[in-house]
Parts: sequence; structure tokens; C-alpha cells
Amino acid sequence: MDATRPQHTTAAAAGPDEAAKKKAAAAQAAIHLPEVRLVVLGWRWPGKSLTGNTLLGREEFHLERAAEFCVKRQTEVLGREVIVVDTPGWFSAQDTPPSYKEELVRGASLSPPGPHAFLLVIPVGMFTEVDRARIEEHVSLFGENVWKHTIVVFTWAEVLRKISIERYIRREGKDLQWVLEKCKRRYFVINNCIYGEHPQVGRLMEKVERLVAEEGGHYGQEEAEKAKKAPEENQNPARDVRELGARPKQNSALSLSKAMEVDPLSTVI
Ligand SMILES: Nc1nc2c(ncn2[C@@H]2O[C@H](COP(=O)(O)OP(=O)(O)OP(=O)(O)O)[C@@H](O)[C@H]2O)c(=O)[nH]1
Ligand SMILES: [Mg+2]
Repeated sequence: MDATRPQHTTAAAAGPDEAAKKKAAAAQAAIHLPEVRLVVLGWRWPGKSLTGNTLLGREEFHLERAAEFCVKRQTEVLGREVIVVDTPGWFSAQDTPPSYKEELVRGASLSPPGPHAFLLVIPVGMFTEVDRARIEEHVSLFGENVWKHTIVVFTWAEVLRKISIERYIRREGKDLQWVLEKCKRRYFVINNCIYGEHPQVGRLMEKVERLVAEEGGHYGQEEAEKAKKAPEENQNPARDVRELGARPKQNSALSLSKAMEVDPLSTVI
């Protein structure tokens, strides 16, 4: 068992109220993880690698286009050893090649005994039904349990200017809300324009620690093993990786109306 795994008795048998109380108590209990293990996920080009750099406080990941392999980096941040696994982004409008899916799933096994959280990076902007379906397809490669360990991280939030992230989420409608409900409304707005020491990194670490307290530990290796079969089921062997090419989803944030204004950091929870 992982030394950082908090000790819990199962709450389920005690009824929903009791379970909710235990969950709230667990969330309040200050868990300081000496090691925080994270996997960054998302489609192509929303800012996964830059988010990894923001968290590690250094330029560890190259901002190369269409990375094909997982990359693991670690460093000490605010008294914790932080491990970040960057993964290849999935294709937005085309089938993701099976080799990318396999590599994506491998990302969960690179930080044994398992990541505490998956950071699902979504750029602020137009969010469509197709985006939702692609997220469901690719996140589910890790098994249904992965959602318990997933936090949505919004990038490009500076384009919102003065409207709050909550209003943006409401405005985007049911598809984005579906994703957030799957993650129990755990989300975080990161400002990737801020480099170096900033309270946002500590706040995200605390959010991960709360998740670990609520969910009773990290995502298990056995989940990754079970999910290994999934890419085969979703394969489209006829496609050639080169043929699919590097066509990332256009950053929808760029096309977002500039009339929306928000200070992203004021909405960080
Ligand atoms: N202004 C702004 N730029 C961002 C933000 N996040 C990422 N970028 C920029 O968006 C581009 C893509 O960022 P990456 O971190 O390389 O994206 P990625 O998701 O790792 O891309 P792939 O590995 O190709 O899937 C880079 O030019 C970044 O500088 C953000 O929050 N705000
Ligand atoms: Mg990248």
C-alpha cells in the first residue's frame, strides 16, 4: 500500500448522510502529500506541456507540436516532490491512431504506484458536443475509475477577461457541464502566463490533496492494467499516423469573443 494513501474505513455501508459526513471530514483533514503524482491529459495543443512547466516552475517540457510520447519529469515544489507525466494529445476531428492511445494509457503507469490526479486540460473557449465525446472516448481508456481522480484544468482563461469562470461554464452549456459533473465539479483555472513562484501552484496541490482525502488514495495500477485492453477495442487499424498528420483542434479560446472579461486567478477554487 502506498505510504501516502490516507487511512479510511469504507463509508458506503453507513448510508449516504454518514458517507457524506465522512467525506467532508476526510476532505478537511489536512493531508500533506510528500509526493504528488500527476498525469496531464487533453486533446492536441490546449497547453498540456506548458501547464506541466507552470506546475514544475521550470521549462521541463518542450512545447513541440503534436508530441507522440509520454514524458515524465519531477522536481521539488513547495516541499513536495512533484511528478508530472505529459501525454500525447488526442486528435479532435479524426480518429486517434491506436499507437497514440496505447502511449496515452502508458502514461498512467509511469508514476508508480499510480497518479494521484489526472489533469484534464481544456482551453477556455467554445466547447462542443464533439469535444465532450472525444474526452469521454479518451479518458475512458483509463477505466471508469479515472473520473474520481480527474481535475479539469482550464487554460487560456485570460481571454475571458471580466466574466467569471462559473458564468463561462454555465454559458457553454450541457457538454462542458457533463465533463465537470464526471469530475465531481473539480476544476482549476491555471494562468500559464505566470512563470515561477505563485500561489496558484500551491492551490492546485491542495486541491489534489483534497481529492486524495475524498477518494481515499491514488488511481490504482490495477485500473491501468484493466484499461489496457480498451485501446484495442477502439482501434481503427486502417489509418496511418502520417496520413492523419498534425492537425490540432484550433484553439477555440482564440476565437472567443473578446467581450468576455474575467480575472482568472480570482476564480481559482
Ligand atoms: N496565452 C496562453 N497561451 C498558452 C496557454 N497554454 C498554452 N499556451 C500556448 O499554447 C501553445 C501550445 O501549448 P503546449 O503546452 O505546447 O500544448 P500541448 O497541449 O502540450 O500541445 P501538444 O503536445 O502538441 O498536444 C504554446 O504556444 C503555449 O505557449 C495559456 O493558458 N495561455
Ligand atoms: Mg505538448
